[in-house]
Amino acid sequence: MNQKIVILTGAGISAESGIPTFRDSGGLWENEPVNIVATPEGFEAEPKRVITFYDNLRKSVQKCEPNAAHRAIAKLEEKFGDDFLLITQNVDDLHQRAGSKRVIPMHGELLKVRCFNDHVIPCKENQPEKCPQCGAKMRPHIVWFGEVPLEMERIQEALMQCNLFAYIGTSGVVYPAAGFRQIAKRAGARVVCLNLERVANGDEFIQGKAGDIVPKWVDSLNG
Ligand code: BV8
Repeated sequence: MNQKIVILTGAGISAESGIPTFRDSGGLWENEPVNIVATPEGFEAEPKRVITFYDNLRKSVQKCEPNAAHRAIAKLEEKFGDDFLLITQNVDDLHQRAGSKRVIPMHGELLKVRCFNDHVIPCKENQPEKCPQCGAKMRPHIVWFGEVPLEMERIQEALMQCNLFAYIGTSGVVYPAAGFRQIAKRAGARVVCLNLERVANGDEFIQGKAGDIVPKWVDSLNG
């Protein structure tokens, strides 16, 4: 039976590119409370503070480059094509800049903004005041806590059909992403964790920095 591979990534895969993770010390949310910058209620209460947080993050990630782990995952997609799917919790565009095409940014994208009529537009600098298409109010194109992640049906289908599921650089704290390993396991897939620290029991575990362990792991699959 041919390999059908699904990979889930989190902030740990972008750490070596210079993008701070969320929950490690010095993480993104150390100075900005999650309940303000990652919830719709926070945006409602302090829109300017939230917009400034994402405007600054948007500009800083463009100074970062994809690392060997991002590039290795793009290489895996080249080999497996339609039998490969990357799901990322990250909102940076490093996977896309490394060449990944079959990627679902389930928590949104920093380099896009969205109006309240759901027009999604590319954005590299500060978020515009009004939607250029309809004049409506704008917000970051980010999935906050309490909001529904993107493309969940396509994700669910891929998890049910895969025979190899790997989760890379994620603390496994945020749902529904944290539950994907169980869905894949119940569907009979082999489940592998590649991370700096073990985050769940019962799965194969490859420990180390993503930039070191992911290229080696991909080579072992390509071998
Ligand atoms: C939803 C956007 C309904 C902003 C983010 C009580 C119990 C269980 C669940 C809940 C609950 N109460 C509420 C919930 C649901 C809630 C949730 O899970 N809360 C948790 C915190 C308890 N989830 C939601 O609200 C989600 N929506 O549930 O809707 C629904 C569900 C299904 C279907 C229909 C409807 C929405 C969640 C999205 C929230 N938005 N971000 C932004 O990104 O700026 S979440 C945020 O956390 C990021 O997206 C991030 O990707 C995500 C997960 O964090 P990680 O990526 O894992 O990063 P972290 O820092 O935690 O870990 C990094 C890891 O890397 C560490 O393990 C570290 O050791 C490792 N590492 C570090 N360096 C390296 C490394 N590994 C390798 N190499 C290195 N160099």
